[in-house]
Amino acid sequence: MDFEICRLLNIEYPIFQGAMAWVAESSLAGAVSRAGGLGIIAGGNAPAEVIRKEIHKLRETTDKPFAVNIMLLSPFADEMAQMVCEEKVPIVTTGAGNPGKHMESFKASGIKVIPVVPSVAIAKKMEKLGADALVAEGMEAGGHIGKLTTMVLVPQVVDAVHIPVIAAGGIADVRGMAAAFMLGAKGAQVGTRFLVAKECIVHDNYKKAVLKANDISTTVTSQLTGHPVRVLRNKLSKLYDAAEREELRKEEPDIERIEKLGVGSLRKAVIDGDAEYGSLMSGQIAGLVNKEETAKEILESLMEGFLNLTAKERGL
Ligand code: TUI
Repeated sequence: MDFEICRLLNIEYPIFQGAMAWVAESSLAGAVSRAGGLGIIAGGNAPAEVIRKEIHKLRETTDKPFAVNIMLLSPFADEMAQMVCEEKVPIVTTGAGNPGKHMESFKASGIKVIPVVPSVAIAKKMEKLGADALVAEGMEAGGHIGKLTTMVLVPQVVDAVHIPVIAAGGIADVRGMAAAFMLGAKGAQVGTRFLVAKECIVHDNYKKAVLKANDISTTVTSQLTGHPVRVLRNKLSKLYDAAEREELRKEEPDIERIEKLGVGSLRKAVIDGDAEYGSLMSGQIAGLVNKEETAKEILESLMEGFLNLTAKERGL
């Protein structure tokens, strides 16, 4: 099958691996890219030099295209933007903000830019700035989220822009992927299912928590900070709940107190495997993610199922 996004990015399958901070490094992104999807190294809050090394490690294993995600709330976002230009990374995705000020240098370095957007207004802004495609991410996703669901966001973004849209949030199997295409998306981004991939370096305790999760296992923390984050419920999320409820009752809520709860908590989950007090970012689709597979198995089962499921529409 001839997929528009595959032609644009020179990949085989219209499937992106979600950029999960601390989690999506060269091992996972390399495995996804080698298997024909778009592997994405997540910049997260890391210094640019740490990510430069990950790029070099990935490039030792494959010549296939990959992307780096720049998390724009990071204190290192500017140096990350400069570094990806120096490295001539083929594709950059951005999250948690407006990449406008870096657009010119990305373009001058021949980088394809794919911002993640949570609304139609931001989608239009990104298209005007010269984005090559968009990821429209619904609030079913794990991590930092917007307000709209994938079901309502994707078709509205698709109708509002003229560039390809990739759907994200709540997609872990072939039904989700087919649904994304029915909404007008030209590709699907999958995060939570890749979190439990064999090549994913996340701590086993984190993987086990995702594998064990059901449909109602996630909650949204940090609403008060203006940067809501979807995580699996645990002792840390309960601390957030209590603290946020307490601060909301005050005339002047202490936002810093809430922000402090999150400092270092993702590292605690991903590296130390602290499933109680670490931040277990995960999408709502975790209940559907029940086995650990290789990135290749995940991609091939998605693709094979997708082609079977859509054969009728394609006149086969
Ligand atoms: O960025 C994500 N997901 C993330 S980032 C992250 S690391 C983090 N940890 C704690 C607090 C905050 C971040 C974990 N998960 N997804 C993409 C995404 N982008 N979601 C929402 C947005 C977004 C929000 C506002 C994109 C653009 C935007 O623009 C505002 C503007 O300036 O126009």
